[in-house]
Amino acid sequence: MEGIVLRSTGSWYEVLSSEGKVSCTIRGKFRLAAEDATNPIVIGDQVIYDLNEDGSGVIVERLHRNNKLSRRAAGRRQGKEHIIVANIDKAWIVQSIRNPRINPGFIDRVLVMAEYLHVPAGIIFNKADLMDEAAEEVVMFFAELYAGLGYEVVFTSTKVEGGTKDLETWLASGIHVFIGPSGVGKSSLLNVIIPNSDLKIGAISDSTQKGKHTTTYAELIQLPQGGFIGDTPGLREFGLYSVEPEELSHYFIEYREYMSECRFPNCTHDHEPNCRIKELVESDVLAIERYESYLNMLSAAKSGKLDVGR
Ligand SMILES: Nc1nc2c(ncn2[C@@H]2O[C@H](COP(=O)(O)OP(=O)(O)OP(=O)(O)O)[C@@H](O)[C@H]2O)c(=O)[nH]1
Ligand SMILES: [Mg+2]
Ligand SMILES: [Zn+2]
Repeated sequence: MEGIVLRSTGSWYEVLSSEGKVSCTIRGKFRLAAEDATNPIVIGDQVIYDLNEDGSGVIVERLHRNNKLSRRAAGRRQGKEHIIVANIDKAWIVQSIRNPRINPGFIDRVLVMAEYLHVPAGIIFNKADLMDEAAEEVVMFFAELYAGLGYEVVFTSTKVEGGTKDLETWLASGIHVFIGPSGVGKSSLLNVIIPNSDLKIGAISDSTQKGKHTTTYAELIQLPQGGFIGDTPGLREFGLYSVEPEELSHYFIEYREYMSECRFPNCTHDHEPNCRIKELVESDVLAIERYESYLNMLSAAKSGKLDVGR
């Protein structure tokens, strides 16, 4: 039997197949094989399982993973990789038009991470009902910038009827995650997208809500729209660990086609002479806003502190 892992407690896995949900354990060999990760099977994994007579199952094989979000494990397992969710179809960076206002530096850091991990990314501009003249110029500039780079951009509002329609179209299939700072409306969006699901919201909420209904286990929530959303507190803490300064510009997708035109093959597009990227920034072909993000991330990468953070 083949299915997708919806929930993991570390010893039990809830797997959804065409036959319904089955509680599974895993074969010991998975534990041994996953030397670099703390968890051999994670939510979002496609697995093959055998059915036991009592209706439970045993996962015997994990199918190929397209991508994964992970973070460094803490404590006893420090340094190991802790995988949060696999096979993500879209990582949505959630921002709000006002209160708090959009943070392009945050967007760019998450986009770099998404490129690094081969995770398709999109941007949600929430609180569209708060759009006014002052916000419009800036917000529309960035909406067009990111859409122009090929990232999906949707506007939402949880305060007006039908305000999440465009987003819901995307949620009809696949595995989705929401990544965003506090106060942009992630919980509010989930409340609209999954009506009557108060119990599920706590897990993705901030620390002030902890202890209410917070799930301690990673979980994929089945959406009424058809797709899944990864509900995991761990999404707060992931970061980039091994991006070398010379490698960073590969993850600024619009830089890829020009990098070979710099004089030095290992150009970091910073102080080097005859840098094609710098030339194109100066002539407004490449956005100065993205280049400033690039330089900030470059200096963080040089000091080994390139984290996505909150
Ligand atoms: N005007 C307006 N306010 C909104 C909208 N969506 C959410 N809010 C408000 O924004 C505030 C923060 O919303 P939350 O859903 O708690 O934000 P969050 O992203 O879950 O924040 P954390 O849990 O702290 O990470 C609340 O007061 C919401 O009522 C929207 O579309 N328009
Ligand atoms: Mg919340
Ligand atoms: Zn260069």
